[in-house]
Amino acid sequence: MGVKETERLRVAMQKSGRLADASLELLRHCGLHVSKTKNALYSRIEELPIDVLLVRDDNIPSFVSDGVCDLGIVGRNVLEEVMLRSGHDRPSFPVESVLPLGFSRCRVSIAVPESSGVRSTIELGGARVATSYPATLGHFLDRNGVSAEIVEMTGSVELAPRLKIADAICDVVSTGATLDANQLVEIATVVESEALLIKRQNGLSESKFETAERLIRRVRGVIRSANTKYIMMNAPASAVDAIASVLPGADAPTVMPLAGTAEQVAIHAVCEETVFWETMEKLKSVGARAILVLPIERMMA
Ligand code: PRT
Ligand code: ZN
Repeated sequence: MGVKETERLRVAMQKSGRLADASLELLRHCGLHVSKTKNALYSRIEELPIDVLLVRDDNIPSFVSDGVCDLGIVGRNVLEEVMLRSGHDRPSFPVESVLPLGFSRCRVSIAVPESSGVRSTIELGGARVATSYPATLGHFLDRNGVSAEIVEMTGSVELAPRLKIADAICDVVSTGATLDANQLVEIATVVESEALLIKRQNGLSESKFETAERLIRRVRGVIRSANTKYIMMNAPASAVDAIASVLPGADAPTVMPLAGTAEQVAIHAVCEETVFWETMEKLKSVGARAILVLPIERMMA
């Protein structure tokens, strides 16, 4: 059954770049397939009444706040910058962050040339700081009572100190390799970022609201199951308490008898946190054997 054009939910996502593939992948895990055609701004999803708008990430927050789109996937760094630039204080910008998505993690940091000897924000008083995040940086400097000159740049910010355009930079850092290559050191983190699912706060019709809720529920399930593992092991019955106390983010585990022995049991649990090698080593040290960690395909609370 067709849904009226105006009742199709519109989701803004990055067309190409560091958010693009993971955003499409997230929709795929939600059972939604975007028919992607080269250069198409619009893509239709067949499984639910949803259209995807593929745009530059910088435009996503305003598309959602202006009602051009209803939901969006964008980095927290970009959302904060657009919010602060638009002059709204946070509560009145009509966009809410529904949930963090766990990909495109990075931080907006202030960095200075290693040789400058500067190691704290307070020492930036009177300095020139180059950035593509002028509003975010201005807000941070104000909060720290530092008065510095903000030099706005759109790209290659890391070159500014060498070009004598600035004394420091404020830019996105992921691994830190770019800073290292330019002999820059981080002195402060301004924003910790990852991709967010954002939503317009009001003005959704009833049917769009329902579609949004369905999508959000699926996204929540995908994020939860990505972080959740099913863990199984055998152990002496006497070790059950010690094992339960080591299992990360698990409710009471299921304990089952093993055939032919009263002393040994099988223990199964759902862990809502990463199971690290360290955790497995700890389980082994308190008596667990044959430990298996399995991914969970889907979850719904
Ligand atoms: O064309 P469009 O405007 O849509 O894309 P864009 O070029 O503005 O953004 P894009 O695709 O580069 O990044 C999109 C989002 O990914 C950013 O807004 C961040 O939320 C997130 N992200 C995650 C990153 C990085 N990691 C990252 N490493 N964004 C940028 N970088 C750059 C950074 O600016 C620096 O030049 O990578 C370099 C640093 O990386 P490291 O690993 O050397 O520290
Ligand atoms: Zn951008």
